[in-house]
Amino acid sequence: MRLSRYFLPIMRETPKEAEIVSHRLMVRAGMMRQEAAGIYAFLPLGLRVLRKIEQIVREEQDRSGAIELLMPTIQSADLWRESGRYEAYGKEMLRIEDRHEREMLYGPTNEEMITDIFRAYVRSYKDLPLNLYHIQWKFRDEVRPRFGLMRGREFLMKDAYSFDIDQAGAQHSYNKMFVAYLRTFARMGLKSIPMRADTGPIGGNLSHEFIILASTGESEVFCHKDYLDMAVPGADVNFDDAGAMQTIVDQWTSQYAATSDMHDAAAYGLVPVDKQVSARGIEVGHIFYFGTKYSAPMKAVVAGPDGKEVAVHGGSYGIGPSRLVAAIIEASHDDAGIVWPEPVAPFKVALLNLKQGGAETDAACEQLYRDLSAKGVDVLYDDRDERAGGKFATADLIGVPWQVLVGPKGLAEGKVEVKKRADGTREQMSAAAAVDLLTR
Ligand code: 5CA
Repeated sequence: MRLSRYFLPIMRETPKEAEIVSHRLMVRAGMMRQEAAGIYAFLPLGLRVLRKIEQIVREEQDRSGAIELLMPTIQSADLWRESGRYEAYGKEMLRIEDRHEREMLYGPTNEEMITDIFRAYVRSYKDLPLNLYHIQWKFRDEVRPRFGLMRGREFLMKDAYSFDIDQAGAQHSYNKMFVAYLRTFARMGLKSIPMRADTGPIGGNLSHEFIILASTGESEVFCHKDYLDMAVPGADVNFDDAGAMQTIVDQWTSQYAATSDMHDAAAYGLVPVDKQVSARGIEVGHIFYFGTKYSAPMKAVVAGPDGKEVAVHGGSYGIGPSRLVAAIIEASHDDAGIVWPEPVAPFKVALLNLKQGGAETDAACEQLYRDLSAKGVDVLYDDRDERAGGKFATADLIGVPWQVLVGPKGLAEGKVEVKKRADGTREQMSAAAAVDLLTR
């Protein structure tokens, strides 16, 4: 992408309404724009990051055996009356009436709809287990939308829904999601800690929030320090092995970890003082097991092995990809701007022409741009007619992991400079060596 032809509305001033660093940096870096309270447009740079995050979420859901579909954002009120949640959900639900005066709503979550889909098609225990997910926009009329994408009213969610014949099966499904979440967040460069959590309006009695530690987090959390160094399961982990899944979950729940809602000061007091972590955290994922809470009233039943009908056991599993864009920035930035972990970066390389219009620098940049692009590297080529200082500042602000600086002095010696955004280290090398390094 040539920056001169891109749409990257960088802002010099810090927006007044932005209280936390991720919100400030996202607005300054031209990633998103507020359209109404808690409702944002994703601008091209922000959308690239959101898509990267979504793709990691999708790959790990697929790896665990979950199957993607796509449900609509608008739902019928009648479906929610069946579960009893239409009234119970209260003012957080955005209620809409269509031209025929039918009551509709903008979905805050999809337990009812997926249960409706399930009961329309699935008849036998032989079709279980089943886990269906989608990545779709949600609307919750939050009392206090704030912190930008962190607590929006409209936000993107990956929500998965599992169906099993009994509680043992449902536990395995829960464990699979638990492990998939550990892998998902680790791939984004985050350390997530599963914590016992309250179930709120989703219901049920088994639930974990996946929390990343950040001083600006909305939740107060308490945990054992060992979680920060626990090894995350590899890509070859066998999701079908119920025993292996349980072992991983047991290990990741063996130490104290709770949000303030579930905090038990006495149990926390037993953690050695030098291992106690009392901090703030951001909830990036939340998983629930709720048994037959939806299947019983909505009659989602299947024939069991003995031919008798049983209500299926369910769980639901959420991740907030739009919240994650902000959460990753909270976890990874410095005074100059965002520092994207490579797997979620909007571009891999920023190519900076330090003398735009110079015959040598232009030629060298064009060649590098072509070579890297041809090899599938996402390059943002800063070909604007601007001074070097401005280009450095923009590249640092938008946080692309690698910068290639091309100036007349270096070129005279046949060199370009490659800078790593994360630690600021720089190295001089030939253009060919740079291409080699960046395509490795
Ligand atoms: N149905 C269940 C699981 S699919 C559910 O709705 N769970 S939730 O309420 O915990 O939301 C799931 C995830 O969505 C959260 O962990 C969080 O990452 C994200 N999320 C929730 N509310 C917001 C919000 N207002 N803004 C941004 N992300 C949100």
